[in-house]
Amino acid sequence: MRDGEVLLVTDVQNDFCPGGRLAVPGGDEVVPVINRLASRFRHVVLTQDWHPEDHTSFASSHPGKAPFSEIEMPYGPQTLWPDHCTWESEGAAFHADLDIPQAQLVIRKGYHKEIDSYSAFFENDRTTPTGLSGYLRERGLTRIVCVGLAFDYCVRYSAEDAVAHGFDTIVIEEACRAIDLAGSAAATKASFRDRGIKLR
Ligand code: VGL
Ligand code: ZN
Repeated sequence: MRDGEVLLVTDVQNDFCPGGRLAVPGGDEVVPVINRLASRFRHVVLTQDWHPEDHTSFASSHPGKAPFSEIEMPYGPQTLWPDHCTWESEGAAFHADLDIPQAQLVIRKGYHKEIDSYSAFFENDRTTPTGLSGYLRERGLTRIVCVGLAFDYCVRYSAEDAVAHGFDTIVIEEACRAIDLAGSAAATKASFRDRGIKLR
């Protein structure tokens, strides 16, 4: 671990693991990888997807719309998801084997009913901040190592925001798994290359 380095662990929650409501293929496989990696970090931040039951990112909030279809929201296109990670549900809990006692902050996101939040830094309007950028800067943490679920949604948006806001940004591929809708995993890798996000 270098000085000023933080591990950002994205959404390692039951609903994103096999058996969960928005299961990412192989999602649980990242848990031992992340535990091992985290043991080498002094600074760790976790994110937790955290939605009210009637969240507008849920297909169930839009009669006639199917999960994984797309709609237009005031802030742009939004993929509709199966219900997942609802407040205080078992699905929203971290995977039971995630073992990072030194984690220092949990950023919850997606708690505003009308707007989704993939990134740990900004909601999906790309302007409402979560406060994470200020927190990291105030603590002198300038290099972010990104891991977790899902590679092509929340990890991707967080890494893109991190690099756009001047953080040195690395994504560890073996500690991520993708949902992979319509080529989104490949598009994520291309975007990382274009933006100078290091994929290790
Ligand atoms: C996520 C879709 C909806 C993620 C969260 O963690 O990547 N994806 N909510
Ligand atoms: Zn979500």
